[in-house]
Amino acid sequence: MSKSDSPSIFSMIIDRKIPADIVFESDSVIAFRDINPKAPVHLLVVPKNPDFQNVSELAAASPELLAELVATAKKLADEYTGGEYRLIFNEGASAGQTVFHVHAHVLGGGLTEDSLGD
Ligand code: DGP
Repeated sequence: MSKSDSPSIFSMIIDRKIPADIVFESDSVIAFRDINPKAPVHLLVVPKNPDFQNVSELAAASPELLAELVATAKKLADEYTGGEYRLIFNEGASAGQTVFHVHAHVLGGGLTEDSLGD
């Protein structure tokens, strides 16, 4: 169970309670297309464990799982964006975080030099 009272939207995707365009899944990580893409390729890479709200918590508690997240992002970027991509973790509402279940945004496929995700 996550730290909040109800499961995150991403836990509902992991549990197949709501649909998503899933592009990768392992025992510990899932990746799917962002519902509101900010680039031609916009994937979210999410640990299935809902205990970590943001990347700092994940890094402190489980650096191995963070490394797996980054490796998954790279693997998917190789597959979907030719291997060049932007990796973003938003941390905190004022930084644009809306889902408090840690996730990496993988953006690619036609980014402009000065676009930073939004
Ligand atoms: P952030 O703002 O960093 O917390 O990113 C949350 C992202 O999650 C945002 O880009 C939109 C995406 N998102 C929110 N709800 C859903 C959903 O139900 N399905 C999918 N595929 N993406 C979602």
